[in-house]
Amino acid sequence: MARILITSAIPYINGIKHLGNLVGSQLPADLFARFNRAMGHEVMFICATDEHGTPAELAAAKANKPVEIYCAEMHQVQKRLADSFRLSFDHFGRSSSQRNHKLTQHFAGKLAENGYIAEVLEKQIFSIDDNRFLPDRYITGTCPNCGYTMARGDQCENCTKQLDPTDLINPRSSISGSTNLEVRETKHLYLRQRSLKDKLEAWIDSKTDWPILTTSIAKKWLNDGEGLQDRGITRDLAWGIPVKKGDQPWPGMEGKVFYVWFDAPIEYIAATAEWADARGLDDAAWERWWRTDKGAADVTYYEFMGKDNVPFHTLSFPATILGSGEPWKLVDYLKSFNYLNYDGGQFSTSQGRGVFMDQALSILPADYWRWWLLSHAPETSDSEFTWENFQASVNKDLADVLGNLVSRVTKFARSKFGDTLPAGGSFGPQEIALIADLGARIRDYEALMAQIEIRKAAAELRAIWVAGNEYLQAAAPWTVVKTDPERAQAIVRLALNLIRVYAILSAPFIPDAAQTMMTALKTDDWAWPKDASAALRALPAGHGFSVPENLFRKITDEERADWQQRFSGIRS
Ligand code: B3M
Ligand code: ZN
Repeated sequence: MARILITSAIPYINGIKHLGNLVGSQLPADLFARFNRAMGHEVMFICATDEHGTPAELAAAKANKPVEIYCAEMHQVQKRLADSFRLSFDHFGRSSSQRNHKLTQHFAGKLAENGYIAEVLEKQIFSIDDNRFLPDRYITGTCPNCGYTMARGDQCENCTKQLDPTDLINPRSSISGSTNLEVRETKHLYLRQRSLKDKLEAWIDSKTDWPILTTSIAKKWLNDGEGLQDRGITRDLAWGIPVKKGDQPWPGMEGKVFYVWFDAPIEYIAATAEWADARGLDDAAWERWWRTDKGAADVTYYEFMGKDNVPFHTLSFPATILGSGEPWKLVDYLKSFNYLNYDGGQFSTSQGRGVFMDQALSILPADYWRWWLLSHAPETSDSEFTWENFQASVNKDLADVLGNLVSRVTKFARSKFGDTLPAGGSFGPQEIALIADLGARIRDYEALMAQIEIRKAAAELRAIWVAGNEYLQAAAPWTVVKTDPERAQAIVRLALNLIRVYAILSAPFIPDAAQTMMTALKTDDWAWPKDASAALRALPAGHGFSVPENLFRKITDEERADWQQRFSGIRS
């Protein structure tokens, strides 16, 4: 039994996530967590909401709510949706927790102690009418590059150029619209990542098994242009974690907070502490996952995220950990994803384009989405959601192949042999061949799941379902029963066992359908089918079963057209 620590990138608090966000981190992390639990490993699966920074403050202002209240409410909304998608986090934390305050201040203190923090005087735009600095998105103006008049202080949405607030022409406050602005000096802390460059490079070079997407992004940031830059880790904002050196005040930094990207990854650790707190456990309970001097040396740590988050996890966060000089766990394997596009364009939160988590569940249950998203995960390149493709996958893979097998077998068995597994006959060459085929395929599936090759694993799972269908087609119990009822009983006995094996193998992808299958077979034996021959004999003759409700329904052409139309516009 191994110990597996899994974190998903923590979603920003400002609004409900779309399906592209979901498939880029939380959903594949859940697949991997479920698989490892099924293999008997000890798993800690952590996620949280990312609650600081200008997006949170601005969204709260737009909703006309105090930011603390807004975050508390949106955390509950995101938690409910995560539960509905069956994301099996051990803990869904909050980056605004006291645990994260303490831990973030602790790391900053250690970094300062070890000489990795520089205090820098920089020029920022100050709004006299708002009586505050205007970092990042708090300022709007005309883009010096393309002339777009609504460009933000951090980036122009029109031409995508990265900007500094001081670059904007005719700048104005995003809060009040005021143009009564001036440039003032303000002191900020910088993380001296450059002086950790060699250590970071050696560490990344040692990760020879990482996906190319991950290492190519890490190396680009490490060596591009002027190379790794020191990075400001504080902001002149009211909402966030107050700047402190451990539990001591930081002279000259009063009223400032840490930058959201400094505290967000630290929340992975803090959320594990929150997990322990919620269960009344002591610090040793979470430290054994994170401190290599306190039991975490044998933990394997996996991170899941979209490609835009990779630089922060391969450079900045490891710099924080290495620079602390303390034995915290570094990531062992970083799985990153490309983007999922939506029907000929991009998913967009700011523009409300695409299908969002709450909308998806309002039209179909979680398993339908989980299957499509995971079997089309944007691993080696960007992928695209289209309603045609979604309809085809659901109708073929889920309804025709898996759902149909389950209903056909259970209905036939009940009509011919009653409510228990029949006893007659024994397995012949066709059954032996199926067992051998499945045995090999299950080994292959396990290996792909362990390597987090999600699309390939989904394809193998589909092939496993198809193999069962082909066997039934060839064995044809509905014909055989007329001439050789004993043989038909042996086929049916195997086929009912097959449903249980399918439930166990499929559960990481489609947990609700898997549970329905197990309930129909009146069993709670979720033991992973290490030995296909034994697994296909696990339910003995005389064991009861029932016919489940239809596992999956088909999507009609009318529905598809209706949804396509309904989700073509912009969400209000
Ligand atoms: N909240 C960005 C995102 O949701 C950011 C991830 C933080 S991971 C520590 O994509
Ligand atoms: Zn522009």
